Order: sequence, then C-alpha cells, then structure tokens
Amino acid sequence: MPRSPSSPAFWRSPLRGPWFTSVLGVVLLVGITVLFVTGLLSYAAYNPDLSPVNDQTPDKGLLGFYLFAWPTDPSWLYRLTQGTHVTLGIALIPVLLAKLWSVVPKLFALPPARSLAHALERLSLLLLVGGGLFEFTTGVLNVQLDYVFPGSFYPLHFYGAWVFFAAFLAHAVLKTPAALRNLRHLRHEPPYEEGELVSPNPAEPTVSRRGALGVVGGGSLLLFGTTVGRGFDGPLRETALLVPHGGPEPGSGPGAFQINKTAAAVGIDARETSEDAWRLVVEGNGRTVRLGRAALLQLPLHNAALPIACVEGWSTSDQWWRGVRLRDLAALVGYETDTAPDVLVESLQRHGAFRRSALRDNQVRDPRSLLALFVNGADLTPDHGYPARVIVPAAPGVLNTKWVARMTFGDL
Ligand SMILES: Nc1nc2c(c(=O)[nH]1)N[C@H]1C(S)=C(S)[C@@H](COP(=O)(O)O)O[C@H]1N2
Ligand SMILES: [Mo]
Repeated sequence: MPRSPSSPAFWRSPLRGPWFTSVLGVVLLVGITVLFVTGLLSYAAYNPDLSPVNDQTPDKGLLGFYLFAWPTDPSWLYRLTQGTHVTLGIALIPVLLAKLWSVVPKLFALPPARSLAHALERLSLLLLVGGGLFEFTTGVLNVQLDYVFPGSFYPLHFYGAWVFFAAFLAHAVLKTPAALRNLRHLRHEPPYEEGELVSPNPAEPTVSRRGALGVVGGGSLLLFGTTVGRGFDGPLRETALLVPHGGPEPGSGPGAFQINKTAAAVGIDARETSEDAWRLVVEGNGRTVRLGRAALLQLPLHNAALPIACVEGWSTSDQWWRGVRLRDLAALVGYETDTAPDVLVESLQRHGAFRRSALRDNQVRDPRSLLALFVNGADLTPDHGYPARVIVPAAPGVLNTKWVARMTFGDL
C-alpha cells in the first residue's frame, strides 16, 4: 500500500466519489448562502453606520455598501434571522466536515500546480477551506463561549465572511453545473463510479454511501434538535443542551426569562439605582431634562409585547413591557413625534461591552419602542435593567440597553 498521501491509492475509502461530494456540495450551496445573507442582515441590524457607537468594524468601507435602516416590523424579525443564522450554522457543521473529508485527497495531490489556472484554483481553495473553517470556528466560539474575542469578534467574522464568500462564489460557479449533473446521472452505489476522488484501490465498504449520508444528516439533525430550543422560553429552552442557555438561570416570577449579563456581573450597585440616587438625563436641542423614576411614572405609560433576540442566537418569546415611549422622551427636549431623531443611549454601567448604543430615528419613532420601567406586570428586576431599559421591536438584543442613565437625541 502506498505510504504517501499524494498517491491516489493511499486513499482507500470506497465512499469517496463525485456523487457523495456533490450531494454534500449542493446542501452547502444552499445552506452557506442562507448563512451569508442572514449574517449580512445581522450586521445591518446593528446600525453600524451610526458611527462610531455601534460599529466595531473599522474601515468597513465598500463592504458596508448595502447597509439600510433596519425595520421595526415584524417585531420578531431579528429573532428569526439570527436564530436561523446560528441554528443553521451549528447544524451544518457535520456537512462541512464530511465535505472536507470527501475531497481531502485533492489537498495532497502533486504536482501542487500544473498550470497558472490550476495554481489559481488551488489558491482559491485555500481561501475557501481556510475561510470556511475560520467562519464556523469564530461563530461557534462566539455563541458557545460568550465572547472569547471581546469587541473583536465582529470585524473578524465580518471580514472573514467576505473572504470566505468570495471564494465560495467562485467555487460554486465552477462546480455547481457538474455537481447537478453528477446527482442526475451517477450511480451512487457499487460498482464504483469513475473519476476524480474515486479510490483506485478501494477497501471493502462497511457502510453504503447512502448510509454515510444518513450518518451526516443524523448528526445535523441532532445538533439542530439540541440547539433550536434556545429560541423559546420554558421547557423548550431546556432542550437546548449543546449551547449555554445564554447566561445565568433566570429563576421564577415576572423576570423569569433569559438574562445576558446580570447587574452584579457588570458592577451595577443597588445604591446607584435607588429612587433617591438614580436620575435619567435626557438631552437634545441644547436642552437637558433630569427625571427620577417617580417623574417618569407621571408621563404617559404604554405597553408593548416584544421579544429579546441576542446575536448569539437565543431569544425569548414576547414579554409584556410597560414604560415611556422613546418618542415622548424626545418630545421632552422639543422634538415633534414625526421628526424625532436618532438617539445615543448610555448605561450606568462603566466598563465592558454594550454599555451604550445608538438607535435610528425609525426606531425612536415607533410607538412600541419604550424606555421600559416594568416587565410582565412588575418592576423590572435588577438583572433586566432596573430602573429603566430600552426595548425596541425587531432590534438585536444588544441595542436594548439596560440600566439607562442618559439619552442624547440628535442626528448621529
Ligand atoms: N448596560 C447593558 N445593557 C445590555 C447588555 C449589557 O451587557 N449591558 N447586554 C445586551 C445584550 S447583548 C442583550 S442580548 C440584552 C439582554 O437583555 P436581558 O438580559 O434582559 O435578556 O441586553 C442588552 N443590554
Ligand atoms: Mo446579546
């Protein structure tokens, strides 16, 4: 048996062949396209062009060409797009690994380049494989380990996505026609097909090609089934075994829904949130208004049923929020409802990520966008942002700033 992996006979699995690779390739063609689109949507949903507050991606330049005002309808929009991004990304891992396994002999093929065109193709494969592994790894680390790259996950995952997708697109254009032909015309079981990837010296099969695909698909289903629950509350969330439930257990009572960072974790002290100490500062138009919680309660209060949906892919179902409309706060410093501008929201929190965020005028004007004082019929709990937190329909969780201390209205 040849020792060198550069010899085709070294690779003996009878599973390898154009049919097996083509099935996996077509699944990834659809799946990765959905990942790319939902990923770009997630980036747009951050309002990264309200610089420099939300944007953590320096010099995005041309790559930000497509940014648009993220809508506030339907209120579950980000819950859906980001839940899809994360759940699908996790479920595709077995498919990606099987696809790489199925073509691994090519990695060792000699000579490394037969022609300039061949050299370029191999270079693009380097970006494709490297980019794919990089995107899946950074994505999993982010949802699994709670920000191993503080602040720098966004630029890494964002630039990586463009490199990966450019190589992916080139690869798809070159290979999809053949893959579709293979699926239509090739036999998938022995006697073995011919062509690239087929071992000239196959070992005895221990599983059929269909059986092997079944194992890959079963792995994907298992990951899907143990991930998808994080988009729901109650017992369904308990089925999300493989991913952290996104923070500490929320306990029971009106505040019993997912918590990202607790008050203690970010150093919010009960003394600074007490009735006596806490004041909300509202600024804009050169005016400044200060209100304690009692004064806020004198303003018209409204209800909105809205979810929280985190970039990590977890979300809650609708919670009942009650508080002051953001546009009514803009009115305090002299803005009419239909001319209310963007707002910069700052938290009491002094350190760490997410202590401030910018909202766009369409979000400020939506009547469901609140500075919430209550949730599910009770005062906000300390961990959900007492004395006041922002809640905006369809916005990523990170824009729903907790423990709000200051709001500055004006075009950003
Ligand atoms: N001040 C402050 N606000 C914050 C955060 C934070 O760490 N600090 N986390 C944000 C993120 S990433 C999410 S997903 C939501 C979670 O809100 P919850 O903990 O009430 O579910 O709060 C957002 N608001
Ligand atoms: Mo989040």
